[in-house]
Amino acid sequence: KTVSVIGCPMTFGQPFVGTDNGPEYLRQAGLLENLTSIGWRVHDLGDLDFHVNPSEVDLSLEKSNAKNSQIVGKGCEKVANAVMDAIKENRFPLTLGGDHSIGAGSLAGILKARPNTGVIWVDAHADINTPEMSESGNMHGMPVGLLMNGVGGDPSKIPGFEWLGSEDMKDARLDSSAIVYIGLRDVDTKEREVLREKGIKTFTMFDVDKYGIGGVMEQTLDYLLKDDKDRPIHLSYDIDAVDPILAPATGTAVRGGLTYREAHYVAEATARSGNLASAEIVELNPTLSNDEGARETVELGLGIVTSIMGKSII
Ligand code: DIR
Ligand code: MN
Ligand code: MN
Ligand code: MN
Repeated sequence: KTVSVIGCPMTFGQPFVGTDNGPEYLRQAGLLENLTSIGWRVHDLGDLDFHVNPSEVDLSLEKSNAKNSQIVGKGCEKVANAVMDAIKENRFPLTLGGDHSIGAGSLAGILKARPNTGVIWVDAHADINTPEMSESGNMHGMPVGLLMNGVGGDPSKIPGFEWLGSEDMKDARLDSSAIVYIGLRDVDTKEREVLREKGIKTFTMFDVDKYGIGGVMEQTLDYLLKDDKDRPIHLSYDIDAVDPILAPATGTAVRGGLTYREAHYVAEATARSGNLASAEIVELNPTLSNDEGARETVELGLGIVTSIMGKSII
């Protein structure tokens, strides 16, 4: 088994510099060695180049409520292509953010390659905004909303995202029944309306308290696998799902998150299902904390990724 490690140093989906250092910090902390030690052959793609030539960016198009959409959109196209290439080569795509806007790229690539994928979105936030709905205009709050059927307009109309309208990619969309959220505790008013109207499966922090993390994961996997025991699962893990006491180095920290064990349990239970087929970890920003906080956040992120990729305790 081979993993393609896809570094996605994106920072334009949110206002802070530093998220682009996530992949580098995870590598420095020993990610590749960890993967090798648990039995993976590692194919490291390095970091994708999200630099956009100024002549390609028509700034007159940047007045929409999707901030930096051309840089984010063109970057997402590269992420989608890298993910599709990995799957074609029979490799497990592991994307390292970067902010969560890259999730639109990885999701599109995964849904194109494996349309029946079920998604587990671990996050304090729902990321289901569209440019029309968003209060902030930050695209890291939009990856799910852009790709979900029946939410917002045609995403290929957003400057930078034209590629989503190509003959190849126009069906790479997510059904509202194909995603489960875990860890929610900061959801915008309009996002809440979408979650309710579409009947999207959510486990908020209230539900984590109520059912325990074991119950949450059991229900999550039952829900996604009820009609197809072999369904591929994509896990998108925003480090801000974890309590900021443990993971302070992230852009939009919200108190009351997952504990250390809950954070790992989500990863371990998903790995043990045997259905996990792709994963990403995002929103580590080592510059947004003191050195100690940055080190702890990166260590935690590394531990979570290693669990996602199948490290077992015994
Ligand atoms: C908020 C925050 N819902 C927004 N989203 C974040 O800007 O759309 N996502 N922080 O990770
Ligand atoms: Mn997120
Ligand atoms: Mn988040
Ligand atoms: Mn949409």
